[in-house]
Amino acid sequence: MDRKRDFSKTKFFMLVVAGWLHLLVFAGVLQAQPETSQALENEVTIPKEPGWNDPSYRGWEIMSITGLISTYYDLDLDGKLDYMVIRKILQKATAENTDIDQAIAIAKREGMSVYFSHPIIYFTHRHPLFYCKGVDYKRNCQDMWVDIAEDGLNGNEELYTLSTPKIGVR
Ligand SMILES: [Ca+2]
Ligand SMILES: [Ca+2]
Repeated sequence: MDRKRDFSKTKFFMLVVAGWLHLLVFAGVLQAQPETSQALENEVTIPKEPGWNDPSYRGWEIMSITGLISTYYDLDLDGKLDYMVIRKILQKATAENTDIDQAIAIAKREGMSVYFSHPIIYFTHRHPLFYCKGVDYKRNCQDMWVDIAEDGLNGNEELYTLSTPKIGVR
């Protein structure tokens, strides 16, 4: 249990660090979010990912244990995170050997998203594996969808309703 608590502390710390990095380092996500939005067929609509240049963008972080990258948003701009998407890391490059233009070119060619940090550049699947709506600062999700096909929001996402106990937020 202690381990679990430490883990969430670590994750929170990472989130804070990610926020700083976002301010200090140029961090960008290339993403194509076209596709059809048949997501309305789902009972709860999955928000379309706004992208890194949207005012709701709140940075990203590596989920080191699982090889995933999560990207955070505050969709209603109330100062609290409420949306997160998670992508699988496919490959990495060092910023020393690959500059931003090269990385973007690689990502476009291979159909990937790219996340810049120093000294590592991460390439992920273009589309998320998980969509999490109602994320709190401890990263619990009210509604989480998994998109096994990782093909963007097109209606084949499966909803998981996590009855995660609400921790004393507020
Ligand atoms: Ca919010
Ligand atoms: Ca999909």
